Amino acid sequence: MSLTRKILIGMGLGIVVGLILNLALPGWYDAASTYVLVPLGKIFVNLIKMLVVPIVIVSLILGTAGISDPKKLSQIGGKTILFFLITTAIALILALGAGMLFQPGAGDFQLDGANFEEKEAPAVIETLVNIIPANPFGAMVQESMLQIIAFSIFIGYGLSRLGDKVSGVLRLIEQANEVLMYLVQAIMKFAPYGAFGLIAVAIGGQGMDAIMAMGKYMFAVLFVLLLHLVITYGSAISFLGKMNPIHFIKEFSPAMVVAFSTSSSSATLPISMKTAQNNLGVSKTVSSFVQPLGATINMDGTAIMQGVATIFIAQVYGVELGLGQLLTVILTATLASIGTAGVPGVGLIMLSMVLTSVGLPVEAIALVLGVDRLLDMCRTAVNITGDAACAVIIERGEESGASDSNEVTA
Ligand code: DAS
Repeated sequence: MSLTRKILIGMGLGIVVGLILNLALPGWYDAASTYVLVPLGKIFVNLIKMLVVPIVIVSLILGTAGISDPKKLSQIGGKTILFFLITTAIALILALGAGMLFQPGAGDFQLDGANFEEKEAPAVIETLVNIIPANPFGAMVQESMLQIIAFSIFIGYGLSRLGDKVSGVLRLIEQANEVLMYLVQAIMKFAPYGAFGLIAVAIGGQGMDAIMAMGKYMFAVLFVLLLHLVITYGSAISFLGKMNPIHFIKEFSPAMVVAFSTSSSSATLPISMKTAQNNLGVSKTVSSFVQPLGATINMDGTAIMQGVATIFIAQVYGVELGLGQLLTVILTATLASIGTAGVPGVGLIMLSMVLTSVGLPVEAIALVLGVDRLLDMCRTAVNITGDAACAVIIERGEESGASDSNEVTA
């Protein structure tokens, strides 16, 4: 049986057990949650938290080394990275806007925010200055995510500039990333039990309010994913790619279906490249640069989930995020999407980094974890579609550049 099906069964059982505890056996709730449900959920959340700092460090070092590699930062590279960053920023602005518009966490399902220290938002200048870690190891111990990110970016930049002199170090970090991705997959095998425990606790304690809140959260994420697909990618393909957006989606849909079913950009990469080359007229040169890079550092769908989830969790805890904190969310979620590898569930792990950066408790991913697999399928399809849209646009640019130079020489 596939992991997705097991997680869906875990979710379903969690809802059933939660409703039974909430409606029929409220007296059993405390014992059940204390001795079974909470431990199951906490084990899973701790397993995720265990990997957050090493994954952020390793994936951002590799992501930065990849995009600041002088050889890669060719004409195509600069335009590609600019497209990726702009579309991710648009995705996050849409996500934060939808979170504030739909208010998924502002219903009756509220949690006591008192049991976590709410980091007060220092002045924006203070935040920017403090991003540079005086002690990177201290930053890791305190989980100061912005400082960990800054340190990783510095290391990645240094590695890219030193090139072959440090190829051994780069190889070691690449292998460390392999180990971490293996562990992510291993931890995801526990997801059905974690989802069961977390959903049963939430619904057992708060009943239909919890179901309503999770349902509104899912709706908000799916709405923004669709909006980003239609508005952002649709207009980019139409105006910059000079292609009918409906034709684009129709021709690229075989790859989107694979991404939906695997929840993995990396696993879908061979299909998405072949589909872009055979159905969308993207050359092998552009496709083999843009799409692998995009599958690694461009994940607008993931950024959308992280933006909406952060607003949702802040609302459930009754926390008002200020402008500085919203900008921090955009910065960390953009960097998280650069660092997120194209494997199932890793966007949820990187969500912990975003939550930590604005002082929200990582435990709160329990509120979104149960429904995350369904959203992962959808957001992975959006992730690879952004890469294909970029490839079409770059291809058009290369073609018009070539035709201009032909006109000039003619
Ligand atoms: N499933 C990841 C991908 O392959 C994204 C995520 O986990 O958010 O794109």
